[in-house]
Order: sequence, then C-alpha cells, then structure tokens
Amino acid sequence: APEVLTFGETMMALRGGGPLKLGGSMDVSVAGAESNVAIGLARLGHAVRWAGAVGADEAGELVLRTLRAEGVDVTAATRDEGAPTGLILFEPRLPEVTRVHYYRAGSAGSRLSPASVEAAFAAGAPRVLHLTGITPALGPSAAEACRTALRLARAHGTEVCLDVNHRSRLWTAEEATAELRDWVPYVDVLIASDDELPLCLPEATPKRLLAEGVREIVVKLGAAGATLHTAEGELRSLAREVRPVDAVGAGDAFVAGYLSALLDGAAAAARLDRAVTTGAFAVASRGDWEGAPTRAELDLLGAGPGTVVR
Ligand code: KDG
Repeated sequence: APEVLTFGETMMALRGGGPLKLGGSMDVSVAGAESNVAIGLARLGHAVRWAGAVGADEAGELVLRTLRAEGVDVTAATRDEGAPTGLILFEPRLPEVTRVHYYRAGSAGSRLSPASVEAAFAAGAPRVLHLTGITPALGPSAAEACRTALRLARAHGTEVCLDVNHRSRLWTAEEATAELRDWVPYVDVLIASDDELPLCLPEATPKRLLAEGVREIVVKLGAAGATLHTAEGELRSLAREVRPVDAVGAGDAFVAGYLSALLDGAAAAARLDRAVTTGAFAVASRGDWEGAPTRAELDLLGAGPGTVVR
C-alpha cells in the first residue's frame, strides 16, 4: 500500500514568457495541485499513488507519463473516453503576477467518479489521504468522489490532510464553505493560507478548528513563513530566503514537505522546517513541480550566490 493517496485534476499546462495575446512560444508540461504534492513526495522518497482521471488523449498520456517518470503510482488512474484532459495556461504578466487561464469545464478530471476512489482504496489503504478544495469545485461527481474518500479514510484509519486551496474562478467562498464545513470532522491536518481559514467554517480560527477535532492546523503565510497550531500550542517558522522566480506551486511543495516530515515521524518544528524548505525550492524554480528537491538536495538551499557543486 502507498504511504499517501491523492487525487484531483491534473491538466496539460502551457507556460508562456509574456502576454498571451501576443502569441509566441510556450513550454508544455503538466499541472495540478494534488499531483504537484505527489511529485514532491515521490522526489523525497515516499510511496505515493495518484488516482485522478484523464481523457483518452495525448494530453492525458502526457500527464500519466510525467507522473510515472516521477515515480508516482498511477495504476489507479483512469482514462475517460467521453471527455478531454483539461488545459491550463500560465501567463506571466508581471514579474510578480502570473495570470492563469483554465480550459477545464466538462474535462475528464472534473468527471472523476467515486468508483475510482473506491478502486484506489481497494488496492491498499494509504497512511495519509491528501485532498484539496479544488477537486470538489470541479463538479458534482468529483465532489462525491472526495466525500467517498473521506468516508473510506475513516473506515481504514487513514489520516486525512486537506489543503483548502481556494480557487475563486471555480466557485464562490460561500459554495466552498457549504462543502468544506462537512469535511472538517474528517480532517486531521488542515493546511490553508490565513485568508482561507474562514472558508472551512464560518469565522474559523485555529482554536475553533482544534475544538472541532482537527489535530493540526498549518497556516501558510507566504514570504512570512508559516504557523502550526496543535493542542500543544503555536509554533512559527520563517520562510527560507530565496530569489523568487515563480511562486506557482509553492503551496503544493510546502504541503509535500510537511507530509514528508509527518510520515518520517518528525517533530513539529522539523515538519514546518521541511515545509518552508520545499516551498522555497518551488519559489526559486520555474514551473509548478519541476524544481522539487530530492532528499539529498534539501541541503542545497541556503548556499551562497555563485555556489558551484562539483
Ligand atoms: O497549486 C498550483 C495549481 O494552481 C496549479 O497546478 C493548477 O491545480 C491547479 C488549479 O486548479 O489551479
């Protein structure tokens, strides 16, 4: 059985070098919050399964081939004959602002079925199930697949990690709260940026979420680092300083680092430390997941300018 099971929509991703309407060339890759986490974990040496759906098309083959190449188990992934693989365009508009354009309505990933999740669990219950708040925003079937996963996790004693990951292009804050508040009782590790906390429960604070039974709440504060709230109290970690290149994927890399340390049985401070470290690698690299570190590479961060590793 894998250590971690995750699923969600992974799309073909095109990344340009400037305003989209001017044309020019784009790089082809794949992107999806959950598969970014899966790749981050696999690079750190963990056994991870991704159980999303792609179309029966070349973009879907690109998704599966990329995940396979990164050592992610895709044996529970499915191909949907009736819908295409989704597409995401990244448009770097200013050094600090990247615009995202989605072509994913009605995509294979959005039609992920509860049956796929059941099959993924039947192949071996994981230690951790990782979900994001993106998947339930994709459509009724994907939302039902998430609810099925939460019930199966409970039945199998699998820990649940939820990254709120609010996407306002996909649903409103009210719609997100209406869904996610029912998830809270199932969640062991909740990860959110500070403005996303109220999306899980109206007026949610870390204290209230702890009272609802969430074991640990990790609040991402971007360049200001992160805080961890548990029954033992609050712990804060500063961000690791890097030259920012592309912040997309940083949150997912952060989650991968946090879960990796959790799986290793690391103490709270070490969990936060690995999370801010893997997050910093993502900020310092172009692309969603390409810069994710292996375990041996974790120490590279913090080397002075001009360092050459020979
Ligand atoms: O976290 C990075 C994601 O935003 C990106 O990979 C695409 O999953 C994605 C989404 O739905 O925005």
